[in-house]
Amino acid sequence: MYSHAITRLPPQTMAGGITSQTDSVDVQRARVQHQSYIKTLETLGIDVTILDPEEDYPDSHFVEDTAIIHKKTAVLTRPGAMERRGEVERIRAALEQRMPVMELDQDASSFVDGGDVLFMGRHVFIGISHRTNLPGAVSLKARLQTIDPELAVHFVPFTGVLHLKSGITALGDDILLGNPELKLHEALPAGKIVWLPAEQGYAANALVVNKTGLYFSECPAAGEAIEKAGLKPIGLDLGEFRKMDGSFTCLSLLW
Ligand code: CIR
Repeated sequence: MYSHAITRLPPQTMAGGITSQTDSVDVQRARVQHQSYIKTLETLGIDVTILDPEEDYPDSHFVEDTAIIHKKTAVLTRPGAMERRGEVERIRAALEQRMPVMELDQDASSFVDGGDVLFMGRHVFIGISHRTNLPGAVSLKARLQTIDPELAVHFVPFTGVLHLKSGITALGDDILLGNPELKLHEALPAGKIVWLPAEQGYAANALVVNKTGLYFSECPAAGEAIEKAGLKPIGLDLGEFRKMDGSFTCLSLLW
């Protein structure tokens, strides 16, 4: 069960973030959608910290990419996209006020995005992607196993989607929701993937919080899979964030 979250308001500059999409973003709409995401977390019993927008970092509301939190300890990342690296220093103080904070390593050539780090029970899958390289994954594994020696950490090379969690998220200790666009280079060593229909694949990024699964409301197959997994489905519209390749997990850091 989670009790706390950190979020950050989307900046006016958010349309200048990195994206593979072409539709233009409506910042006002994005803020309304962000507000309803926060309200939903609050109704699930989460104490949500809302950080001020960072206008010079257009992707900075995607706070998930800046840190990994496990057992109320944070590991700061080094994002794979150079233009996002500065976001980590902007969130450091908010984390340090709330929990112990570890650094990834001193090696500037290693990098990790939080969106590539997926927990499923005692398993942690670290996606090896354009945003997370093997040295970064090795470094993160060492820190996670310092925090929790029981964790089984697996490296998962993939292509086809931005982050590992754009392709799969966990609905339980043994079940995952999958986007058929994800191409895993090897089978996962644990967990069964329920693949969504291709046209709803984007909804594989669901956020499971306190026995509830938040998902894209326009993708009913995701809601059905969430319900089947024994969770309460809540559909939300995050369409403006989708235009920036974002989704549910990336908008919060939870513990
Ligand atoms: C980026 O390309 O970095 C952002 N526009 C989207 C990041 C989404 N983060 C995530 O899925 N963890």
